[in-house]
Amino acid sequence: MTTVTDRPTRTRHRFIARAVSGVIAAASVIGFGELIAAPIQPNSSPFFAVGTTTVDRAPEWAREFAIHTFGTNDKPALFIGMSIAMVLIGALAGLVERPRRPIGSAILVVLSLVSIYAAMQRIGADWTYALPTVGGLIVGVAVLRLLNANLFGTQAEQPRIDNSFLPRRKFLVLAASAAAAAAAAGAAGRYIGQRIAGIVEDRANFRLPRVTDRAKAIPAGTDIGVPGSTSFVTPNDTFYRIDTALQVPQLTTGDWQLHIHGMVDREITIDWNDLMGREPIERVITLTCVSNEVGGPLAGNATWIGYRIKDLLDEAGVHPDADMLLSTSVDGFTSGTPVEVLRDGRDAILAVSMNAQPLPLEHGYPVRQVVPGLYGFVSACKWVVDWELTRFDKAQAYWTKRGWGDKAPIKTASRIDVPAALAPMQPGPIVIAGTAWAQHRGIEKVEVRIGDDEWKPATLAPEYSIDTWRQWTWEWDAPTGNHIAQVRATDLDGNVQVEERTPPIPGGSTGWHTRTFIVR
Ligand SMILES: Nc1nc2c(c(=O)[nH]1)N[C@H]1C(S)=C(S)[C@@H](COP(=O)(O)O)O[C@H]1N2
Ligand SMILES: [Mo]
Repeated sequence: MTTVTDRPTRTRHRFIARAVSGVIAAASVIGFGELIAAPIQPNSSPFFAVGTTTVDRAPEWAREFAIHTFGTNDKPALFIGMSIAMVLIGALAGLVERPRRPIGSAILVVLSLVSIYAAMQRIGADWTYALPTVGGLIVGVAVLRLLNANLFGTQAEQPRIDNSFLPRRKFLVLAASAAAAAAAAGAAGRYIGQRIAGIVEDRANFRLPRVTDRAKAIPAGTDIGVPGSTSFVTPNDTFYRIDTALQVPQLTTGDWQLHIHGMVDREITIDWNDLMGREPIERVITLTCVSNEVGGPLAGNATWIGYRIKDLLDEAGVHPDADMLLSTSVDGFTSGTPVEVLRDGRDAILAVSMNAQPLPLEHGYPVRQVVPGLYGFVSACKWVVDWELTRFDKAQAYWTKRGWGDKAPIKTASRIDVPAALAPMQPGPIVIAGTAWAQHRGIEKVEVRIGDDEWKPATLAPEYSIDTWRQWTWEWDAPTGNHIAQVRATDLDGNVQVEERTPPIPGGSTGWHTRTFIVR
């Protein structure tokens, strides 16, 4: 049966078909780029190269905005944003492409130049990093040209009885095949990339080192056991994750090396076997992110196994005027840690295990730093491969270049975990509970107050160590009404948690955590 399709409808269909062919062409560049990147270097992937460079070049206000708006979902938000941009640019390319005027193809070329530039900015980039984009571009342009040539109804622009069923079907088949090929290439690229890196297997074969210097046992009561409150040890899969890596770096133990150089008497390079030949220690240490807002979730506590950073520094022989350890991760992130802190006897370690597991890939496999008392951005370098001994007046680490502080001890903090905000409650006795931290100083007391009442001391769980957080509870005979509860901690140096509200940048947020309770 033939139908008569009116001209506006046909024009509209053609418009959509053009836009869709452009989107499929752009997806082909990315999908095939991912596939070609697999055997070269996962880091050369066009999509992730553009994402990483965007993040690295983003002005501080944009970063702040992203963290405020999306929190720890900032990576998915970035990927969604990039995908939307790709759809829009692809659609534009498809709309302007004509068989004789390949303007859409030219747009793909320009986009690819941006991607090649981004790939060249990556650590260890050489000319081969351009190949995934070039290969993807060739496929993308071919797809765009092919689909464009097969757009239904292009042969005759004048109104006619629509007998274009066959060309239309041909277009749909071609478009669907190209889209499926782009998706398959992208998925295959990701999968092959991981297999080639061998990272999953490497981690599965990892044997935990035998430790004689064990962490002391966690006494009963360290966990207050109030439902909904922070557990003393944070399981790996719920431990907060913060880093600039859009793709988790894939570094095997076989490829791992740490090069120690700069202001030292002897340059040293140690590999995995050297490291494993040393004497490990096991410690429980609480990590905190400087970006944590008052009351926020960016803190976690784990049992780590690792090797004393001080011993390695002593082996290299640090010059007396070197005051910074500039650590570089395999993906280019840097942290700058005061040498003094690393040598003052605290348990600063190169960790290889987290809660009796090899480090999870996201938490720095195979080797990361853990330094009690300092925020992560100046100390906790994950996937660490390079140590340069230098000076704070000579070098700046990743976040310090972007306006954050250079030496950042963790601020004394406390937070209310339960009851949940605005949870309906009945008058009578209730338990308010939470956690408090002041790593490497230790928590002396936690106080709670309701409204403008006096501060009342909370009951503290036993102190495990000054390097870990300390849970607290406070029993309250709640009267009917709306109440604002506030908490503040005092550390063992006598510092009371700062009342004034300040944002995380540059050295960590301050302020007392409050929570509103409705009792009726
Ligand atoms: N390579 C690398 N290491 C890094 C970071 C990073 O972006 N890249 N972020 C640091 C920051 S800001 C923090 S708070 C901690 C977080 O460690 P986690 O993700 O294991 O909790 O890692 C630190 N180490
Ligand atoms: Mo952080």
